[in-house]
Amino acid sequence: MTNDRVRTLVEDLERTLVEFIRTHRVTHAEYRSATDVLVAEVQAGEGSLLFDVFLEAAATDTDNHGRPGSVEAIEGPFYLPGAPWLDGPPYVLPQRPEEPGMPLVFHGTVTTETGEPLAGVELDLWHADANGQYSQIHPGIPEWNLRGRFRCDGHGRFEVRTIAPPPYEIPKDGPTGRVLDALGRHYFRPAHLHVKLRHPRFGERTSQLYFPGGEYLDSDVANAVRRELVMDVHVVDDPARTARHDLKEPFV
Ligand code: MBD
Ligand code: FE
Repeated sequence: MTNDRVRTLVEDLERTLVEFIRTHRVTHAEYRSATDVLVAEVQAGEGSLLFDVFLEAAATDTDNHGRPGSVEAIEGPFYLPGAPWLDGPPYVLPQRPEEPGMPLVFHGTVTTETGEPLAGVELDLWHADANGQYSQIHPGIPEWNLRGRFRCDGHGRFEVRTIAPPPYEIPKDGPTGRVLDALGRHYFRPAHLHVKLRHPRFGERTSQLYFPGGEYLDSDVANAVRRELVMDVHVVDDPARTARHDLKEPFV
């Protein structure tokens, strides 16, 4: 970000918030409870959760607007860089010997906007376990459980075995939960797989994929569902499922 851009944004944010305080006649006590929420957010180790729930989707929409290729979606607060490279193919996300949850084969292709296969694109996947918990965020889960990286093949195809995550309930006992409580909102996101794609030709893309017919698709607390991101899911070996999704990325 250039200094000019920072100045434009910060000055307009300041103007917008000052006007907001005047319009609503926000009192000093109300102002202080707002700063207290932000401080509590950091102290509770919720990181960017509050911002990601309320605002991140709007920022990804800025990036999506007028851009070719697959739709991007929010990263959320639980991405960790440096996930292990998986051995394979066949690829299997790191999991416990008796990992609970319905088996899922996630597969698809990565192509350019015009359908040319893109070979060797890096996929970096992470998602919640069957209890709706993320490794290294929630306690008692092996370090890189359900997180891993691999590359699609020479034809742009990929396939990885994992388990299907359930709808995700964001931490509700901390400050973000208290804000949602005050608004009378629920704490749920629809079940989702997080994915980042990397390739020298287009850099890095971050998205999320959802399950058709899943709960909370229409009421995601983070408002991050985009219809293009709902996968094509079939029962294969009941209850195991395959989830197919093709990703298109522009050459830039
Ligand atoms: C998540 O997994 C997530 O994707 C978001 C947006 C917020 C909290 C947890
Ligand atoms: Fe998530």
